[in-house]
Amino acid sequence: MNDLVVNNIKTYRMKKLSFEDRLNKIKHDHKTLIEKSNKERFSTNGIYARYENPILTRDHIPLSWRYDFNKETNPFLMERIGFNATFNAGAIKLNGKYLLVVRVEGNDRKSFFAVAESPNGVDNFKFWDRPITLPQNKKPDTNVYDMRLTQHDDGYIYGVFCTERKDPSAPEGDTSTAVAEAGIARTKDMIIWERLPDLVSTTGQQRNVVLFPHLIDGKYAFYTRPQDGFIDTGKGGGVGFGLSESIEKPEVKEEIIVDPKTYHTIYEVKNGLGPAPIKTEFGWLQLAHGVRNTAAGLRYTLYMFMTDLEKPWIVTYKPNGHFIAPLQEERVGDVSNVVFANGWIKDDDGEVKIYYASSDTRMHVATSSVDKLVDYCMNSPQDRLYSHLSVRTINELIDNNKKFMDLI
Ligand code: M1P
Repeated sequence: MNDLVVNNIKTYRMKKLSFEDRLNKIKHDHKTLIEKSNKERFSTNGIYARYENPILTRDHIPLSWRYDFNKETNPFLMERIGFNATFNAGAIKLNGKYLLVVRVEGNDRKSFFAVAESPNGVDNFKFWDRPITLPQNKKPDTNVYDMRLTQHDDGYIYGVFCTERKDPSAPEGDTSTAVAEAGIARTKDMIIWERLPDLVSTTGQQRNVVLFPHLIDGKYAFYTRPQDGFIDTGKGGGVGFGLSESIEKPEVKEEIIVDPKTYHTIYEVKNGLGPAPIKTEFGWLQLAHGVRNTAAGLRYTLYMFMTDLEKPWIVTYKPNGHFIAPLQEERVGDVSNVVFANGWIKDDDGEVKIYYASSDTRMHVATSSVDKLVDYCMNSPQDRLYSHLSVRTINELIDNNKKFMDLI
């Protein structure tokens, strides 16, 4: 039998599936997916290891969010609510569990937050029973996404995220121009969230805002990303940093640029901080995304740098180029050629689980360690910004390797 005939038979059989048969198949496939174990892949670069399977996809969304299981009202057992993507998750370890606050996007293009929990941080991620109920301020959010979690010294877990609303000054007929601001909510248990006012800043639109875990000079400290437009950075851009007197009335009056966007780098068009930084004895480990333009559209990659322990707005080490770039199947999705990370977890043994999304579609994990990431940041060559200087850097390594040539 050729493939076409086999497919036709399969299709015919599917058509004949009863409500109960469909129910059993849907339940079985969902359970199999969620319980699938994940395996670390060999890491050629030795800096971090990818895993074989994505850790969260839209197929992981609980069945009770999707189907009406009442045979009377849904005799064909169709999905009543469709989901498009699960990506850009904040991360935290709480009571021994790995928790991701996932950006879930419905087919209606509305994003919201939902917690997914895993016992080991690399597989068996399961969504909690319901999405997060995020309280609204006077101006309701049209869309919310990309929450960064910070366990703050003040005892709260903060979630700072992007809240997007239609630009009130958009010309008539313009139904797409938006204003992005940093929304703030806090919790102690990840279930009940208290909404605080949005961050006030005078430097235009804000996305990719991250709360620093300690007070600095008695003030709440934020990494920011000032930019003029919703998509275009304009005169703004770069990872910024500013202080706020209070968290109940958050306002950053002045922002300094920590890490500017730079001509002919992987963060030429724009950049933005990822998760809250990880403290090490050598400084703060920072993960960010950089964006450059190509004939195929914007390309998002991840890069790393370190900042000073006491002055976390000062860059001390910065390896050249990208840290993680979209690879193979990661390159394709809703917004192709994108990797984005706003969550990582440091375990007690120093292992670091890096949660990244590919192409605004699905979540992955990569593992490394504090020691490896510090070594990577401190001992990798910096970007010397010119091709001939890149060649000089390569030649320096080749020269150093001369006495080790018998090894290879
Ligand atoms: O589509 C890629 C990313 O685009 C935005 O990132 P940035 O603010 O740096 O432009 C965000 O919308 C992000 O969610 C998205 O993954």
